[in-house]
Amino acid sequence: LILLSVLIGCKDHSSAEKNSKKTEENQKPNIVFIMADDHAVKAISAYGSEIGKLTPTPNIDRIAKNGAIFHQNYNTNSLCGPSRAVILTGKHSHENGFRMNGEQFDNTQQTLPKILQQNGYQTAVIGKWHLSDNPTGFDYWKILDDQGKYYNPDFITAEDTTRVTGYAQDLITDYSIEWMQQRDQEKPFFLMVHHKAPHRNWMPALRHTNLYDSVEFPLPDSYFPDFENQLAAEEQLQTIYEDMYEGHDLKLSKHKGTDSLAANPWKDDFERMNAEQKEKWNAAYRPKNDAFWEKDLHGKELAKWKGQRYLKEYMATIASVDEGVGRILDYLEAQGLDENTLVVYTSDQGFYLGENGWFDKRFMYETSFRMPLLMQYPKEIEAGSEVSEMTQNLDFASTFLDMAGIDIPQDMQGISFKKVLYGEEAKLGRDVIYYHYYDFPAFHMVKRQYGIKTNRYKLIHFYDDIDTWEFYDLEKDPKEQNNLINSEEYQDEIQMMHQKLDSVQKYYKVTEKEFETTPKEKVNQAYKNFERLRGTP
Ligand code: SGN
Ligand code: CA
Repeated sequence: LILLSVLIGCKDHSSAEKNSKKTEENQKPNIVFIMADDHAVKAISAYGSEIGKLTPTPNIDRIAKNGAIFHQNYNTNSLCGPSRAVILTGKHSHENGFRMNGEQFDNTQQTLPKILQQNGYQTAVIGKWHLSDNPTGFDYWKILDDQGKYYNPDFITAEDTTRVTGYAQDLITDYSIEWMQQRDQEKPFFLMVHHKAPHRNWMPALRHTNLYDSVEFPLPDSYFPDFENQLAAEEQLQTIYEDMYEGHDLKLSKHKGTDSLAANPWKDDFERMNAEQKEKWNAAYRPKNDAFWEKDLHGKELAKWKGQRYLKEYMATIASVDEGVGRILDYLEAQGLDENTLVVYTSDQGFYLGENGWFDKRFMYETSFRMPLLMQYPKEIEAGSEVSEMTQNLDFASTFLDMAGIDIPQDMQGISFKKVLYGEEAKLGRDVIYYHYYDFPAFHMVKRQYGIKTNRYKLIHFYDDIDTWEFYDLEKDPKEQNNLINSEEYQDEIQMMHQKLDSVQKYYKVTEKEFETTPKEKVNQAYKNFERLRGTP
């Protein structure tokens, strides 16, 4: 009997312990991390831009209203795979080993989802992955093949690869909600929802193909730039009216009266649509393409038309992302999960919407360096908060772990911004952020570059087949049009920035091998290849 009561006692004791552990774990915040691909800061209406007023994102804005909007959030390497690797590891590219797209991510290394998993979280990733290896650290994953397709995308799971009829953003949202519905309710969860949009080639959902036809977008003052002392900017190949394909990117027909597309080197994006989808697509595009041909535009007028068409397409793909965000927020509210769930909205990098005449990203200039960031967690973040401290995607892992009450590993290079986010501290205690982009020679031929930014100044070194420095006073020149590297007036500040750069590189353990250059012949060959692809092939 004694033995029995001891046993029962033990049993009771251990189950009580288990229960209290469960409660404690349940109190850990769930994390729904929603990331778009190439979503520019000014393409979110909560940021107050002109474009945002014309083409609002009411659901993404809800996150800012319920929680916080970040005004100075940056990446460390403005490209898809590298940004994702930084987010997963909390380490700069040279430490996590994934410097440019197409490399192999070492998925045996320590990552945020693995640590969360070890601490009782159920984890999942759904959507774009783009890290050249299958995900690890996730209880469930369903990822797009490579870049993923807008229409009828292929999804890869641990079991198989399946082509699914439908539209990428809608499917990613459906799968995310389905996963939350069937999750283990005893555990806190971490769900990464990674959209395809608004990545190139900007194909809107059938319900959105005419959404912004009547909107006239303001093109930036720098749409026809006059570069001075900005050699890397001069030599890029990502100018809307020179490097976009009229068919593939702008959805323009070969001539009036046809649905057949003008320059379209990657046919699969359209050919994989089924007959019904194609019919609806063509019905939407034929009239507006015919109207274009009737205008008979040339020169700058044609270039401006391309900018308009690009922005209509780009923003129309965002409409489906915004709807998806709305559905996820609604689901969390309906389930009573919103109070204890941290919802994050961000993008893997910023994006050009015609500034300097450009699309794409890669540069350390503000437009592509900055990333949108919005977070709600009603339990701790005051509604309507604004964060102006410089944060980075490098800090996400540390911050989420901190919010979940989990120890932050020593070797993570980011810092937790939890206290700033919760309004407990005003300053983050870091006055400089570091950047390094490596993907050259490659698509768009943006030079290798590294540099630092403080609240006021920016210093960048472009290297490889060139060797140029740029320095900006962001307070006086927020659009980075005046490279002041040779200005007498700023020599003290420039010297101060050089010193900071040296010490930051030491601090982050950047070694000489990070500055390798490419053999000249290889660079020249790449220029030839990509130049040949310019405009209408
Ligand atoms: C594709 C795009 C490029 C883009 C890269 C990287 N071309 O190659 O314009 O810079 O992806 O984007 S496309 O016509 O094939 O879409 S990233 O977001 O994955 O880094
Ligand atoms: Ca991207």
